[in-house]
Amino acid sequence: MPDKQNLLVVNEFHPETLERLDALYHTHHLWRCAEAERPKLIKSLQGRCQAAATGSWTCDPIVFELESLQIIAAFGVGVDGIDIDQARQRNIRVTNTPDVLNDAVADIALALILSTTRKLLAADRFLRRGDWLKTNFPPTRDLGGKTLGIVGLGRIGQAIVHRALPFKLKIGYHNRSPKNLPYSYYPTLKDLAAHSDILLSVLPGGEETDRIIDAAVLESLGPQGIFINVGRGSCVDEHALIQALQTGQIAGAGLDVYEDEPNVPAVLMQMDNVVLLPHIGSGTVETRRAMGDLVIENLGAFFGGEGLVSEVGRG
Ligand code: NAP
Ligand code: 8YV
Repeated sequence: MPDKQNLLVVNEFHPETLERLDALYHTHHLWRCAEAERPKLIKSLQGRCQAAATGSWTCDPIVFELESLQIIAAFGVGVDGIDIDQARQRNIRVTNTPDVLNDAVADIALALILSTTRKLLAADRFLRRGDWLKTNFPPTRDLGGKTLGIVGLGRIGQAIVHRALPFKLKIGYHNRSPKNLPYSYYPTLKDLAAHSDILLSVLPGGEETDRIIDAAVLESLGPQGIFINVGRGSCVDEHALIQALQTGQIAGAGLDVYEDEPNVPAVLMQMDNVVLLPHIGSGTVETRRAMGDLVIENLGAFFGGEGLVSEVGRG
């Protein structure tokens, strides 16, 4: 039996996948080393380790000091935590885990749409407080006939659309360019917001989308508007969002992602018109396992000299 290949595990992610990687490879866990020990580990792997696995949300840049590195296999679809430019310059291939999580994230998007428009959690709190014994819960808003504006309509966005249409929502969207899709395209984010009852972001993170959902966009959404974010927290000016919610400039928000996870502004937690989830879009047993399968398949293909299954930039 040939020796196992070396694999650098950069950070802690999905425990089941880490166990599977431990069984398949001679793993070296960078995240378990104290800061001062990390350069020593990298030095010890020079020339004999070609592969790294990482959670996609962050990747210690020290991995780029490993001169023999040829592939970074990321767990997650959004690779904003990895320095893709540096990887490209160094000819290091990067893989991610697209598509297998579309349904799980889209389910959470719909759950946020329903729970914000119909105020489900506020109604639950109302009942538990005993308020129903005194009065009825105030009426909320219908979904049918309203416009769901999606910014970043890609793989997950399409899965959201498939769920939104049976709820009789109309679809508008804004991407950098229009797609061949039968929905209204708006060339600017402000335009989309102005024509939306619910503005939903499923944008990737990174410099280009940094805080592009700002005060002006939220103002365009208007006082009946709801904002949903299942993309990245970095795409939203969180301060402007809080102000818009506090001043009634928008009606409510449903968030799965935040600027500085896992820190969520305390002021958001006080608001009855906001639903807050702890980044659970892809967080089901089945989906996380499928993401792990893709990490393992990509590494297997790399070491077997086969084509990678899901390489970033080769979609
Ligand atoms: P995707 O298929 O690449 O879709 C993203 C879409 O965003 C693309 O169609 C792209 O279209 C558009 N876009 C990119 N930059 C833009 C910009 N500056 N302005 C407007 N539109 C822009 O990606 P996906 O697989 O659907 O995933 C999307 C993101 O969801 C991930 O990157 C990740 O951040 C997030 N995510 C969150 C969770 C969660 O648990 N909440 C789970 C998985 C993923 P154009 O190229 O035409 O602009
Ligand atoms: C995370 C995600 O990877 O895929 C992405 O881009 O945001 C999520 O699926 C997940 O939270 C891992 O913990």
